[in-house]
Amino acid sequence: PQPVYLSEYQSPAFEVEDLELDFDLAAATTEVTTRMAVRRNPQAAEPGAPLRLYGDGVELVSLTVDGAEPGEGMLEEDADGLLLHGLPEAARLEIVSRCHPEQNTALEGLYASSGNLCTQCEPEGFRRITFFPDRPDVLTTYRVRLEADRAQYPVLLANGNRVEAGELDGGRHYAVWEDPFLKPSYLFALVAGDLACQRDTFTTMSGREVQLELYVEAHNADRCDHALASLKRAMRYDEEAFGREYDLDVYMIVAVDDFNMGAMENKGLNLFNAKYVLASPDTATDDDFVAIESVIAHEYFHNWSGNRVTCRDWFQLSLKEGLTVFRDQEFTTDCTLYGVKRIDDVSLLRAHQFPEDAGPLAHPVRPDHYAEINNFYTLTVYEKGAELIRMLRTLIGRETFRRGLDVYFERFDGQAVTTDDFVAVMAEVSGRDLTAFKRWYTQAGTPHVTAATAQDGSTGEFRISLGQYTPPTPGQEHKEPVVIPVRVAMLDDDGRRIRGRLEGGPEQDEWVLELDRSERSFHFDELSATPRAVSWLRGFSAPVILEANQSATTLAHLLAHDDDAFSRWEAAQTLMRRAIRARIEDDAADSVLEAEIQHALAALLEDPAIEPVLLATILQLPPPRELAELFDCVDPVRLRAERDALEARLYAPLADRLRERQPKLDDIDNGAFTADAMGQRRLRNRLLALRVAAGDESAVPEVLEQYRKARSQTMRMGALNAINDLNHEARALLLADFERRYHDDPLVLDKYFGLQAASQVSGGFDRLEYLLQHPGFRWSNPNRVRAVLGPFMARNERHFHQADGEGYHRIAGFVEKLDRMNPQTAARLVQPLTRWRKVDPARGEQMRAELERLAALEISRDLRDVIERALA
Ligand code: B3K
Ligand code: ZN
Repeated sequence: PQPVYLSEYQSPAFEVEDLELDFDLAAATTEVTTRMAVRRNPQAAEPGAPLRLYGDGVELVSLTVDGAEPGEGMLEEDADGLLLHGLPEAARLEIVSRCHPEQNTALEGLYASSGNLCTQCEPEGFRRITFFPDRPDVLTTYRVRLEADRAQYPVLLANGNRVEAGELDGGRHYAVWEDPFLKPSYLFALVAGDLACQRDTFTTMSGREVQLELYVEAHNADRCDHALASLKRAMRYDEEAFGREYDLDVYMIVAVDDFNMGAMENKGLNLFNAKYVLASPDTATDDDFVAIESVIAHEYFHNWSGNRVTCRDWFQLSLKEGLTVFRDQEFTTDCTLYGVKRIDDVSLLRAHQFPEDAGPLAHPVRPDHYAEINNFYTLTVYEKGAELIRMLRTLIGRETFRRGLDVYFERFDGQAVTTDDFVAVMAEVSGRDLTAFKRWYTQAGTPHVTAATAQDGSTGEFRISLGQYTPPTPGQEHKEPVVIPVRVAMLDDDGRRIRGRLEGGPEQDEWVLELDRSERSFHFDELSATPRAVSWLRGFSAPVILEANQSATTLAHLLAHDDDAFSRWEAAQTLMRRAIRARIEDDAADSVLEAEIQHALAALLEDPAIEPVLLATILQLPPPRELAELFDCVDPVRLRAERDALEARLYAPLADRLRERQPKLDDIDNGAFTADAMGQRRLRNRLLALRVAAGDESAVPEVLEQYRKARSQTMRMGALNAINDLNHEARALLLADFERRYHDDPLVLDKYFGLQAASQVSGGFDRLEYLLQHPGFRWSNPNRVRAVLGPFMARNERHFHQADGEGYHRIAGFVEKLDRMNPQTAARLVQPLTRWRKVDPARGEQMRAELERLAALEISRDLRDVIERALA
């Protein structure tokens, strides 16, 4: 595919002054009349340039310019849509076109889902609905008229406010919607369907009442409370924490069954994957509740960071996504999960973004070229992008950062801007030169930071030396140093923070060291005690890989005492990583190290002061996916086996303590959505799972009992997860019960699919086949496909990485099949195969061969882009 380059950006030749869309809606064929006033853009580079109207698979019925057919040679049709040559300074266009929602299995543009019609336009789906300058820097106001059969589509929704509605002949009806805010076409949305509406209201900080409307299929009406409550919390939080108020009179959310991603922030009319809306304690786990709250908040926060201020072009995607992820992370931290949220986010980053940044698909947070923009909705743009925002805040301070955000929203309201514009505002309000910081946006790859300390006994001076290095990534051989904020503290023998001065500065007990070149030393004096341990990178102050070479005793000291939850967890993670590394590299267990770890974990289990949720999180070994990054390449089946074996060795002798520390089921299974209750449940489920993993047979009957007595999905899934890799009849029994119980509840059945697909218990391919033939499975639904194949690839090492290549071959076959229906989902599904250089050469060769085989077929641009980069 031909790439698009950032360096070739040109502002649009025409502005659209206003837009009217008339939809004659029907599932088979929808006719759209598009009326717009266009005017030459005074900023355009070429004075007489043609007007580009993108169109993708749309049938053109008619087109007029100022009421007349275009003259000879004026209208050109090409692969990207239409070009209108020789337009005057200003003109009115009317275009009639058709599209076919029911045949649209790509779920981009206008499509049908469970009998309803809906849209997904970001990034380039609007051009599948009608011909338009479908680019984010063309903003206009929309007036949308929807007409449809009343019985089939009683609800007709679009962005903004409903200004008119009424009955028509022949059982039809219509509604007219106006959105007063300027918006790009990617934020357009419509819904036509038979949906129940759950209502609520929210009074904004200036006293305006906003109608909240949540549309779902009637049978899901009892699973809406959590989403509505989450929305209200998010609206309040955005006012309190960021000073942002909602701007329309109504805020609508529609749950859709078939959806490519999580949700979409269309102005005033969010469309959601049903998975991120519907929840009741019986059907959704605590993690689901947290995820729903965070996605609801994320889409709501986009109303300012994305909609009011949008992106100039798609290279700037992180302008809205990085910032909005940062905002939703803050929300979840402050309102729901507190200390452990940061750890969860770091785990996600390490298990998914670091591998992306170290593999063939690595790209900068602001890419400089792409062949298919849909493939750039990545962990790098989203999660690493959020880390960049957080580092900016760390560097310029919370208050200055908050002031910067106010300036940013105020100055660019109603405009389409760039990440440079964002950083420029932060530089302006802080008075700092952030030029070097911007390398974070343009350089791919995860920096490695080396850290060392030296103590001068005679002068009492303490020195920290930091160094950085970023490995090459595709197309970027050489890297410049970036600006890395390293937050540190020092602990004394009792685990208390030491006070001191950094380079003659004020007395403090925590510092942010700015590593802004390849190497740098920092001198401390007047320390109140001799440092026993340095607490590095507190709160994970930068998305880097830290190499600090701390001894096991030092790490144990941090694990026991550090008051920074991240650093405490990190101490345990570092110890466990080291133990795995010893097994894989030296082919022997480092028994001294393991004894030290066990000792430290035992002490932790006795610590009455530690938060249950933190304890649960610390006890968990790093996931295989993250451990794989420790090696140039590794046999994934062996890595998983070594990890599980280490887990068993560490915890078998602690089985009694694990049991004693378990909260009682009756005390905690209360459906309360509070940090404390969720933490207790996380702890119980983790301890139960560790006991099973450690071979404690007394845990199995407890698993059975927990499943039977459970009143919530959290505890039911806790039981199932604990036993899922155990070849025991109890597993078969519980899973069969679960399948019976939820066979007609797709979102819960997905959990069953995931358990079966991920299980290491033998016979994985037969189970996989069984799931794909299951009456609840559909290839056309991305949730179902992801529920089965995601866990199979991510957690079922034994089968996905089976030595004869059977797992790779099957997945490649599924990718091929799916690509014909839904290229976006296929291009995601194939990604585990792109990591062929990170597994042992024999497996790597098989993975590569499957990619080569796919590349030789006629495949979508989405899939080809991923495969070509993976093979390059
Ligand atoms: N902005 C959308 C993502 C659209 C993805 C299109 N492939 C959801 C979000 O980030 O909030
Ligand atoms: Zn987003």
